Amino acid sequence: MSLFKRLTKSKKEKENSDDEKKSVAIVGLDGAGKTTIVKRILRSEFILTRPTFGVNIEVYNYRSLEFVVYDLGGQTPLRESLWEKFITSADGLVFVLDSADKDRFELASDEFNRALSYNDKAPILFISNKIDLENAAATDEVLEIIDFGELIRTQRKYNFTRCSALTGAQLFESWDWLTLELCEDEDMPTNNVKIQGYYFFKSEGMEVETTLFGKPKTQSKNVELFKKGRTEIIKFIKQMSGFEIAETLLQVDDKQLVLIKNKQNVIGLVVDELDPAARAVQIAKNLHKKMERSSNNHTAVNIKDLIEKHYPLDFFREK
Ligand SMILES: Nc1nc2c(ncn2[C@@H]2O[C@H](COP(=O)(O)OP(=O)(O)OP(=O)(O)O)[C@@H](O)[C@H]2O)c(=O)[nH]1
Ligand SMILES: [Mg+2]
Repeated sequence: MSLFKRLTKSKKEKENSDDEKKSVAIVGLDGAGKTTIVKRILRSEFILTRPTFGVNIEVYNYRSLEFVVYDLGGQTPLRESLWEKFITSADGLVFVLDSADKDRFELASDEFNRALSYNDKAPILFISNKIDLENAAATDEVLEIIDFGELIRTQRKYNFTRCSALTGAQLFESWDWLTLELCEDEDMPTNNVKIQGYYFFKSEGMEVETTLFGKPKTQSKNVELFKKGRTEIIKFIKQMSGFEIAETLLQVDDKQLVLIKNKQNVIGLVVDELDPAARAVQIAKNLHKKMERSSNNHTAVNIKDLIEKHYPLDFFREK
């Protein structure tokens, strides 16, 4: 998904466009990680945040839609003064819970219900954040306290996800869900991606392999892009060195680079900027599993062969 298209769209283009706008309100108690999530999704790296005193407004483009994200401060006076206005007019609603702040689950539940009472239509993305922390609550623990009854009764579109804004784990797929929900009537991207090449690194930073697909002409065009991609991967590996699992989605020129790190390896897939990134994330995760299995069995496999064999429709074949 091209969340990052907004980076390439000039101000002039924006002023002239009569694109439809969609608004997303992101709420939750103070310190839940709302601003970190928004910054991570829009800038695709981990940035230290300060408490939000009011509202941060961020804009990004996806296909022909312009999204305005209202990241609302979660401290008590702000919840009381600001939330209603922004939530009522939102097309999509994101509620963020600090899954390690168990003492405030009851309060979070009350505030979640209050948020729902201001808007009975918007699809809801519920994010149980900070799963990288040791004392993060499991799904069951969250569901025991947070009341989803209202969503189920009213058959509202919702998605529950556990993620970490710090490592990016699960974050991009869930945001993708919301964006696609809001694009419902738009031209949906196809379900397949075209993988134009991949990177394979050891998790401590050793480069194992970089492979470009396509005809020689396309490959030589992509060489520079792949060089930039490699720099981004090394930055990511350094930043995430303390974590066993980490994910990110980067924009490199007009391509998206999906990076998934597990305990042993880092796989980076390059797809087109308009391809559905959630699909690429899923493929990279499955490739990790297949690589792990083959290394447990001491059999040698090559990522290119795996992609060709298991994802023939996602393999970039130039005519
Ligand atoms: N370990 C960990 N820390 C996180 C994560 N997400 C956010 N944080 C940290 O939690 C703190 C609060 O994050 P913010 O994003 O500022 O929280 P907020 O929800 O915007 O808070 P308000 O603006 O006050 O409503 C910061 O120190 C973040 O670095 C996460 O997934 N894991
Ligand atoms: Mg904030």
